[in-house]
Amino acid sequence: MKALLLVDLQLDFMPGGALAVREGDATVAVANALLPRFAQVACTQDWHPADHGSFASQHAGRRCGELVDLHGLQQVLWPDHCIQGSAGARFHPDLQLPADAIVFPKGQDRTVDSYSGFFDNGRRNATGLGDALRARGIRDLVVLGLATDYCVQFTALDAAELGFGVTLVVPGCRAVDLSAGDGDRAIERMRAAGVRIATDLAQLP
Ligand code: VGL
Ligand code: ZN
Repeated sequence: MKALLLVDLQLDFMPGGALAVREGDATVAVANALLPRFAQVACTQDWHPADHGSFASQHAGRRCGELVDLHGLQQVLWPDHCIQGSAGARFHPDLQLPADAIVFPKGQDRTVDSYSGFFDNGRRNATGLGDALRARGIRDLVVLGLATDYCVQFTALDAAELGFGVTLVVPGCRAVDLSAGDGDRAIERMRAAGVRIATDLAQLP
């Protein structure tokens, strides 16, 4: 059994949002094109408290894009984004999610960020996504979303490590690219970890 895993297709990561990813909204049409092919759909949702430690606003004198030590882990500082219950935390309104899609929030603990949909960055807590997928008999995941170099990368790497067969839908992803090439390097890291890289929708299982 396969599932479509949609990573953080939220307004704050789209043009006009708090942490806008270039062409981030182009991912929605790709998701909508694939959704009818999948009986099982899972979504991750970045879901931060207003005082989350990944926000530059919580670190006096620090700016977005800088690195800090956050309780022992290296952390990129971000603008305030995906605050629980805010408009920016909502999925894009054009996304045609089935009513039975399962949604896994992440990033609720202010002391640690959570790029992966499976575990926080310190790997201290699981979101429950892995168990939920297994309980539904899912062995293969088709992954797309935002952003290639952060949440998509860490979600796909964890999925592969957990033993799922993983296919990345490149046209359904966009990168933050804080440094030029970050997105492309993330794709190569995923490929090296055994993730199948689909550059065309015709290559999907
Ligand atoms: C993400 C930075 C901060 C992502 C989430 O969804 O890739 N990036 N929070
Ligand atoms: Zn976040």
